[in-house]
Amino acid sequence: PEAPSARPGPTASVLPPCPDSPPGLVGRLLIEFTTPMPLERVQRENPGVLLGGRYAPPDCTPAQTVAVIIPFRHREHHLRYWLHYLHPILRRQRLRYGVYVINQHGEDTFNRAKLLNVGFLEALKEDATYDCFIFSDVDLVPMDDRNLYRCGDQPRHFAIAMDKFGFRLPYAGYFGGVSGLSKAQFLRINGFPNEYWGWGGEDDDIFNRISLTGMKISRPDIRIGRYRMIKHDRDKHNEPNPQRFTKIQNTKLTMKRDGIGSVRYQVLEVSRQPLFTNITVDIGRPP
Ligand code: UD2
Ligand code: MN
Repeated sequence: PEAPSARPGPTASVLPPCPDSPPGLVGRLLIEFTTPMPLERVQRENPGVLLGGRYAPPDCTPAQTVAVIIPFRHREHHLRYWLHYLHPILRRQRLRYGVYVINQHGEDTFNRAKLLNVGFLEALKEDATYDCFIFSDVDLVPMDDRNLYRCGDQPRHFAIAMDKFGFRLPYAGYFGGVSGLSKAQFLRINGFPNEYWGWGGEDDDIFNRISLTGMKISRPDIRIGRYRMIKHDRDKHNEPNPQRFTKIQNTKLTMKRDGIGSVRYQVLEVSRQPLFTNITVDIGRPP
């Protein structure tokens, strides 16, 4: 006979599915980055978030489990604003989620897309039930909680109307900032490229991968997909990549060999913080 602990707990089985449009959303939000944001305050204001930045709604069972992946290095004060604004939003959206900060070790050239590949694999090692992956810059905060951080039948682009672009899409094929793919969609494009070192191009390569595999980008309404980006200078060791223009011409050739199937890295530390899981990783350096 089955041990009692092997059966699903009574609470898990009685919770109804979460509604398609969550009640209790507030719509347009006031977002500002002027008052300092101590981590202690963010922790105090988010008591429902579990160690490692995990959360599940107490009153319903979500259809998906969402891993939020943030590429990161030396942006602690951006991260505090991100956590302050996003945890309450994701909670109101009735998501079951976890937040993973993928911290590039060392001072070699930054590689955003490779860090996102690492985040996909490492989140799945933490919890094999993740089936939706939201990839977010650390400095982007949505201005409307109706912009639901979940996956659909096509890859989703969330950050379509940013303050720095005058609240418009800068070009039709723009896929930067915040995007979301289901596990199946991510695997179908062989994940993201590992070979874009420095600033730029990797988001266009991802857009190409999606188009080349016959998928279409889905986007929210322009009035809802609004974002504020925390103002910042270009970081050290993330200079514009001069190869980016030629590389994005070749996605069709490179995507088969360069992607989630070929990513090599070494995890140096996994640390479960109160509001996020930090994964420090050595991803190497440009050849
Ligand atoms: C744009 C895109 C971004 C990406 C990038 C080109 C927007 C809003 N975003 O961002 O998605 O395509 O161009 O690579 O258009 N980061 C660190 N530490 C560093 C460097 C980068 O944490 O030293 C992370 C951080 O999450 C940051 C992200 O990488 O938000 C993108 O870098 P950025 O903010 O410097 O680039 P930006 O704003 O031009
Ligand atoms: Mn930025």
